[in-house]
Amino acid sequence: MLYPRFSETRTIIEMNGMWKFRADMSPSRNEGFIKSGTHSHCRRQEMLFLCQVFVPVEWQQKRVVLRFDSAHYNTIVWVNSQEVLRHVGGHLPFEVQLKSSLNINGANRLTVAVNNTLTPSTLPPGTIHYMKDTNRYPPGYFVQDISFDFFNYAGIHRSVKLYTTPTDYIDDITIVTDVKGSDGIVDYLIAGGGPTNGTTIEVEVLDADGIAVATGHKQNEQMIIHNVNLWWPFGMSKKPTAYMYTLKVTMTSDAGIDVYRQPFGVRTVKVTSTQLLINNKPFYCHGVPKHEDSDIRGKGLDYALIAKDFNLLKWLGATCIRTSHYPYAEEIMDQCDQQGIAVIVESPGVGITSVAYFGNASLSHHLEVMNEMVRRDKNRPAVIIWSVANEPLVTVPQAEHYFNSVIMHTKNLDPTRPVTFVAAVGPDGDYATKYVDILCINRYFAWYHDCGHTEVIQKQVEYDMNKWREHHNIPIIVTEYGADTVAGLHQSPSYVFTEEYQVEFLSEYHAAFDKMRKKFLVGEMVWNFADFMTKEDITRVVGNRKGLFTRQRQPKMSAHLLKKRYESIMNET
Ligand code: GCB
Repeated sequence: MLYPRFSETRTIIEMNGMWKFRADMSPSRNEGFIKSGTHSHCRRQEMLFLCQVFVPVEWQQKRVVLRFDSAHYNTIVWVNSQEVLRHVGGHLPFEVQLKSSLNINGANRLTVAVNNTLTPSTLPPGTIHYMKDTNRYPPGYFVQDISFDFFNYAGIHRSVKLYTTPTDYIDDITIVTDVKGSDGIVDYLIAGGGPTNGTTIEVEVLDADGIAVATGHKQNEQMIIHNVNLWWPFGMSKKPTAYMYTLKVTMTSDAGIDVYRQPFGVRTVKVTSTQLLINNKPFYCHGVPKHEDSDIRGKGLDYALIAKDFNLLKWLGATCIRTSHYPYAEEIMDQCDQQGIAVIVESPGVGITSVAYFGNASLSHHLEVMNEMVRRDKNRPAVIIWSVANEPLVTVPQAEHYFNSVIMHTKNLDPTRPVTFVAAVGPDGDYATKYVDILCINRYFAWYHDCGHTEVIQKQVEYDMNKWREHHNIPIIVTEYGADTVAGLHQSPSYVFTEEYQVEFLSEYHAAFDKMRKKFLVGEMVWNFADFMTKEDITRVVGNRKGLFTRQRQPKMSAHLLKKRYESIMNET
């Protein structure tokens, strides 16, 4: 599935705007509103979205596709009362070709039902517990158990598009790059769709000025770009970083011509026992995990927010992000490609913390989600690592088969990038970490353990990492460490939740990291870029406050500390 792009043969209608909206309140579905109505809507309640669209008469001759960039979580779509599509899972695109359901000569009514109920086989998983004691609970009261803290926003989170292609069309493009001396090696594979009678393919690699620098004529070929401009993460090269090429594909058949332009970059990623290499140079991944979250908009796509966040990432001197804990919007990924922000792309495999979530249905859904995720992001130079899960249960034997299967499946889909999951415990009694290519660990010394005692941090970080290294001879990235901090709260001597405590806490971690940076530590990512909304909990003060920035993107004292640190690390290279 290709991202919808305009070309001389393709058109797009973006159906963004104010849709009609209501919660389905039919009598058989009248449970589920907890707390403040639609705010916490879940369970057996469909959110219904409606809109009307007209398409040009010329579309009669075209293949017309309806695409959702994402909707959370279970989605059913009707066009003019005809069901055309069902999809399970948030965060990733899904689409359907519209045939008889589409009215070319008048209005089309699109109805979308979205339900965010999580079950043991969804990703993330969740379980519903009903409180049936009517002496103590109102009728229908239930609790949704989830093992992650970010808010489970329902709804259509990203754009909905109608787009056209010719009836014979370019269906998929896979690009794999390598570097030999000053040559860039580009292997491509093009899949066509439709009857494809008498198809010919022309391929051109265009440089950033639109000049053709290599050509191909087959569906599957290797091309060479002489004197290639490599894709480098921000700060790793004095030359322009993040150089992007375009693969222009023209497919001609009896039915006509289709043209698609796929952006890509030329770079390699490798892992040794102590290093993460990009273009054979050691890369130190200093950055932040994020969330798709902001005031008012919640999780919804917001271009102004994307621009603001990338300005702040550059201000910080961050070289990478992790898409904790689900794949982010394609528009965010585009900025990573274009601005040289390396990405650990994480699947929505967060909260797999019970053996009940290791069943066959869970595993097969997880494999399907990996298919969708790799298919979407495989051509992006910014993507350097796939993470299949965050902090899963790994100390039970069932974890071995489950994670071996998901990791091997992902490696088969993409043999060119390292695959991992993010570990919370271990390495003792751990059945799954032996399958990862690079170790990613989340650590909260002096927060969830020894709270307030920053003096334990250096000792515990060093002890922990050395122990990991005894078990696994692969490099380590600390993918989370952080302390909740209410902006504007100050105290001397420092106290948890104050800005002073966050700075003191992070500085102790940095002192420990500096001892291991030149050895086997290849990244540090402070949790989190910004404060974000969570489920309600006594450990959360209107959301998770471990951000360097507030939810409104204003810096805390810690943001200045990190800016200084990241800039000085960058100046070393
Ligand atoms: C973690 C989780 C992250 C939480 C964070 C916290 O380990 O990966 O999703 O938000 O801890 O602040 O508790």
